[in-house]
Amino acid sequence: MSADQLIARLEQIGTEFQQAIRPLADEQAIRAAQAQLLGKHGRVSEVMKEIPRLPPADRPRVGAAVNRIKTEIEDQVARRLRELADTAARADLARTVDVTLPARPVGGGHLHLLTQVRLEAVQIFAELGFVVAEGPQIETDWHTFEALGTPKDHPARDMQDTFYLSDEIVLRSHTSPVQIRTMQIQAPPIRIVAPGHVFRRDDDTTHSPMFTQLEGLAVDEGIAFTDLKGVLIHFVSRFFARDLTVRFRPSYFPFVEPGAEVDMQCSFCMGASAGCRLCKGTGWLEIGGSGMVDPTVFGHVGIDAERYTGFAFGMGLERMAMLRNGVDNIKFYYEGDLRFLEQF
Ligand code: 2NL
Repeated sequence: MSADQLIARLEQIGTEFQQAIRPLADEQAIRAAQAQLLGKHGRVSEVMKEIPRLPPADRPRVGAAVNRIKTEIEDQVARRLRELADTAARADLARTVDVTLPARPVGGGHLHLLTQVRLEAVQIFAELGFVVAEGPQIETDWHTFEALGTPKDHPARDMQDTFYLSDEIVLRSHTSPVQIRTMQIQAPPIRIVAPGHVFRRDDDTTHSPMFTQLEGLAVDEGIAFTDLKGVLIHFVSRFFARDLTVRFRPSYFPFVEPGAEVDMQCSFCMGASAGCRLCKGTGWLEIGGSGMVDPTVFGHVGIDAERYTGFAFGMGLERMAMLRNGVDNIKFYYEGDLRFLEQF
């Protein structure tokens, strides 16, 4: 090929390149097109390989044309890239942000089911004149057991075998020590509820070594068992939002006399079906214990048992939520699994 033919081809390459990159809109594609000409096996390089075959006098002309076309290609690339950058910058400036748009909603949390149940229960008792009392979870053996009529050798201690930190210090197995402490510092009339964590050596689908109890205590002149019945009937019908009856089954607790287990009418079958799984066909669901405060308890806290009487009751809040909200494993409360928590 002659020098003139080679130069003509270079000119053609330059013109074609200009056409070729006009529609290209990203740097990568433009660089690829550039490499097809200037790369090791590119079209310009193919022309350069012809130069040694030309008569020596013609070589500088073709060499100069190669350099010119290389510069031209590079200029074209630079120009096209600048155009693209300008277009992008203009689009950026033209973009408008509507600062008046409302913010995207942030997913809101809510109280844990057990907290809801505790606050609801406290609210219901507050409507009857009870106030909340609190006390330590790490308790003395005396406040937890002795004052409640269970000395160290008493067989009833097995009912709520607990965690001993030493001979005299325990994790409370019920919130009764809160009531003992209240009676020690406050004269009747007393009307308190004591919600809080308690600890027992117990572990299955309905028992946990730590659970939440709510106990109530009323002490005044003339308090009778009927007052206890009235309070618990009111509580059950308010908490379950239905007119459910309550029954009292004679039972033993060391700190009350008489003592009774509290059952409520089965909220699932209403006591009608003999085959209900929730109440195991009995028509009743056990919700807690209760009774009239034993005079020996009053003796331990310096309340005159001749003048005053009182009732007390206790229930597990996990169990109340299990019955009302259909929770079938106590561990769900403590696992923090959102699939559970978000249902309530
Ligand atoms: C249950 C049983 C009960 C009490 C708690 C109590 C407290 C004092 C004096 C007398 Cl200071 N009694 N509390 C009485 C009877 C039963 O709870 O099953 N709890 C989950």
